[in-house]
Amino acid sequence: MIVGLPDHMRQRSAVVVLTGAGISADSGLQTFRANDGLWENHRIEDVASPAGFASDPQLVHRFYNGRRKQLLSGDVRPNPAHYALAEFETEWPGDYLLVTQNIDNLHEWAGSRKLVHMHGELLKKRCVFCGDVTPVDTDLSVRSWCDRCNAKGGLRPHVVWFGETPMEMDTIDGALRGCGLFVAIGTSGSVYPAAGFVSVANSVGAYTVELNLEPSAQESAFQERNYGPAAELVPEFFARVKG
Ligand code: BJW
Repeated sequence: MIVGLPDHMRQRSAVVVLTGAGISADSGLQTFRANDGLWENHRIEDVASPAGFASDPQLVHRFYNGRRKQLLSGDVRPNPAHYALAEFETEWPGDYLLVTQNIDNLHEWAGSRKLVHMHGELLKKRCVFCGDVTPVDTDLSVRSWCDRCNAKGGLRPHVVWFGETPMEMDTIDGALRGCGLFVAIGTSGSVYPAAGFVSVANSVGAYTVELNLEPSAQESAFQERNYGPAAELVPEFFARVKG
C-alpha cells in the first residue's frame, strides 16, 4: 500500500529510476533469477561472461539469438509500468534519468528518452576487432562478418557481461549524486554496481524507494518498499509523485 511522500518530494527534485528484469516480466520476458538463475541448465554467469563466450561462443549466441527473436516476435510489448515512466518523464518539471539494466527496447518503445542502458542493448552488435557498434535484428553466429572491417567471428551482442565495465557510469554517478528521489523497480539487487546505487542515493540524502514483486537483496537500504507486480505499482507510485 502506497502511503504519503515526504514533503520535500513535492518540490522540483531530481529523480533517478533504476529498472531491472522485473519491469519487463509483465511483458512476458523472463527474469534472470527465475528458474534458479538457470537457462537450459547453464548458470547465467556462464552464458553472460567473457569466459563463457570464449569457451562456447555458439551457446552464448544461441542464448542471445533466442532472446532477440522473442523480443522481435510481436508478442512482447511495453506494459503499463514502461508507459507510466515515459509519461512521468514528459510531465516532471525537475531533472530525471532512467537507468535500465535491461537490454530489451521496451522503455524507448514506450516513449522514454532520458534513458541509459547500463548493461547494453540486445538490438545492437559489436565487432571485437574494430569496435563498430551497429543495429542487429537477425541471428549472430561464429560465422558472422563485420561489415566495417570484414573480420569473421568477432561479432558479439553489445551487452555488458560479468567482469566488464557497465556503460555510461559517469552519467549515472552524476545523476545519483544530485538526486532527491531514487526508485528501484523490478531488480533483485544482486548485481553490482547497480545494487549499490541505493547506498549512493542514501548518502546524498535522497528518498529511496523499492518497487518489486518481493523484497530484494537490498531491501533494508530503502526508506520505502512496496511489493507487487510492476505493471500495477509503477503507475500508482508515479501518479503519487506527480501529486
Ligand atoms: C518483478 C516482477 C514483476 C519479477 N514486477 N518485479 C562480489 C561482490 C560485489 C561485486 C562483485 C563480486 N564479484 C563480482 C562482482 C562484480 C559483478 C557482480 O555484481 N557479481 C555478482 C554476481 C556479485 N558485477 C560486474 O561484473 C559488473 N561489472 C563491474 O562491476 O565492473 C566494475 C566497475 C563497476 C563500476 C564502474 C566501473 C567498473 C557487470 C555486471 C554485468 C551484468 N550483466 C547481466 C547480463 C547483461 C546482458 C543480458 O541481459 O544478458 O545483466 S547479468 C544479469 O543480471 C543482467 C541484469 O541486468 C542483471 C541484474 O538482474 P536483475 O535485472 O536484477 O534481474 P533478476 O532476475 O535478478 O531480478 C528480477 C527481480 O524482479 C526479482 O527481484 C523479482 O522478484 C522481480 N520481479 N517479476 C516486479 N512482475
